[in-house]
Order: sequence, then structure tokens, then C-alpha cells
Amino acid sequence: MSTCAQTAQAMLASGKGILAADESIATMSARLEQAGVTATADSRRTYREILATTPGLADGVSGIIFCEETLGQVTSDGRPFPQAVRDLGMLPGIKVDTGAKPGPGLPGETVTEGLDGLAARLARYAEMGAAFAKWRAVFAIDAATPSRGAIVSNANALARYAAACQQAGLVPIVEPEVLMTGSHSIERCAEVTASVHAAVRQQLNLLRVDLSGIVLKPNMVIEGEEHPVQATPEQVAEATISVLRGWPAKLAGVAFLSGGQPPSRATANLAAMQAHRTPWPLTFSFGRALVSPALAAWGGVETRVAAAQHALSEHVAANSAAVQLQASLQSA
Ligand code: 5MM
Repeated sequence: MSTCAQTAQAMLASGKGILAADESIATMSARLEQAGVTATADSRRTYREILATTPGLADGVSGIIFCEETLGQVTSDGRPFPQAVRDLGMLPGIKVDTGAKPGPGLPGETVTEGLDGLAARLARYAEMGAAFAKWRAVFAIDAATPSRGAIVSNANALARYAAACQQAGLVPIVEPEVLMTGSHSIERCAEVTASVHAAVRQQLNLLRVDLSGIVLKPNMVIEGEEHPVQATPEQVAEATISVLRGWPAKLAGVAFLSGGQPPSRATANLAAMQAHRTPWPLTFSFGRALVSPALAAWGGVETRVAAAQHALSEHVAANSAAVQLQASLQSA
């Protein structure tokens, strides 16, 4: 088994998910300010340290995704973040894309950038201790979008990134996100997600990416946030699994993003996936659905660190329980 396949299996260990704490400096700063915390390199560092050092986090979290700034920072006891995370029994990862930028020739749509100099950056991240990487492509649903041009451009970039990661010995998390913004139906989300996944599979195949050494991080198939009717967890699970059936059994596994769903809904949807037997593990790689309550509880106040860590623990435990239900069904 390749090193990437082994690492991917560790990332998808039974009952565990991946914590997405890789907000870019701009996003993290905005979220801190909104929570009443002055955004500085040190407050971003402190916040990530609070998350990573949550007691018992490794019971439900296999790995943490950071942004480049955090990967190069040290915890308050002087250890580089990658080392501290490994010491705590988890794997450190790094977001390597440089963001979704307006796509030339694609009015109103984006193509995720970051391929220039990527091989050299990946070698440096691996040297710093990273075990895996992440790249997110973003697709918004509208009457005429996503266009074929946006789908193919983003799928090709995801595949070039994934191939480069495997060459550097890092597991690529491949994240094609179809956004919840808009009033579209769950059926339209299913149709768009399926065509995005088909293009991503085709490009991964063209660049000989080993599917046993990647983690797919998709959106759940869900109605737009302005749609009048909210799908039940069973409907979301059914629609999501139908789309995922396009992936071969060789795929190491799936770790869903939460996409702006309220934490309880994301967990309920994840739990409903348990009713479906699949050839790959299905877990979580949530950002907001795990950390938003913790950030609100902390608010930059030293005496509230324990409350913040408790909030994170509770949400990790709930999602870990959902995934364990599924794991026990798979092995039954
Ligand atoms: C944590 O947010 C990640 C980075 O976002 P920006 O680069 O836009 O700041 C994001 O990619 C995240 O990892 C995924 O969207 C999953 O997070 P959610 O909150 O959707 O589960």
C-alpha cells in the first residue's frame, strides 16, 4: 500500500473526522472581529491553539487542516503547530490553494488558483511536518451556472493539485463545493454535484491520481438556503449517496464539508447517511459546524477557554457518534 493510501486510511479512521481550521487570514480575521476579538497574527494563533489542544480532541478527530500562517506558527510552549498536533495524536494538514478568483472567460464564476510554484511549496510543507493538503473549488448554482467552462477548469486544477500532492507524499483532500446559496431545489443540486464529480473523476483519471490515496470532501446534496422546503435528513442522505455512487470502491473515503448548515442539521444529515451501505467510509470534515459555537463561547476571553473547548468537544462527539453508527452498519 502506498504512503498516501496509508495516510488516507489514518485520516478516515473509524469514528473520526477532520477538523477544518484553515480559514484564510481574511476570513479568520473577519470571524474573530465578529466574535469581538481583535484580529492579529497572535489572536489567530491563540484561537487555533485553543481548538487543537481541546482535551480528548483526538478521540473524534484524525487530523486538522490549517492555513499556511498557522503551519508556520508555534504553540505557547514553543512547539511548531505540526509537531504539537502530532504529539496530540492527530495529523496536521495544510490548505494549499490561494483562493477562488474570477475566472477569465467565465463571467461571474471562479476558478481556484494556487498551481504556480505548488511543487516547491508542497515539498516545504512536507518538510514542516504536514501529512496532507486541501484544495477547494467553488461552484454557485444559478440559471446558467456552473458553466461547463468553470466545471472543467476547476476539475483540471483539482487534478493537477492532487497529482502534485501524491508526488510529494501528501494526501490531497479534493474539495469540489457546490454552494448552498440560492433557491434551487435538492434535485438541481444533485444534478450539478453529479456533473462536477464526473468531471473531477475524469481529470483525476487523466492525471493518474491514485484514488486510494485521496480524500474526497464534497458538499452534501441539499436544497438552496432560500428554497421554501427543507429536505429531511433521509432525503439529503438518499440524494447524496446516489451522487457518490459514481465513485469507485477504490476511493479511500469521503469527508463532508458542512457548507453553512446549522451544526445540528449537518450532524443529523451525516447520521442519516448511516442507513446506506457504501464501499467507502463517510465522515465529516466540518469547519463552521464544528468551530462556530467554540468561537462564540471564547470571544477572546481567557477565562472562557474551557467553555470554548467544551463546545468544540460536544460537537466533535456528536459527529463522531454519527459516524460510528455508520461504521458499525458497514461491518455488520
Ligand atoms: C475553514 O474554511 C475553509 C477555508 O475557507 P476560506 O479560504 O474561504 O477562508 C473552507 O475551505 C472549509 O475548509 C470548507 O469550506 C469546509 O468548511 P465548512 O464550514 O463549509 O464545513
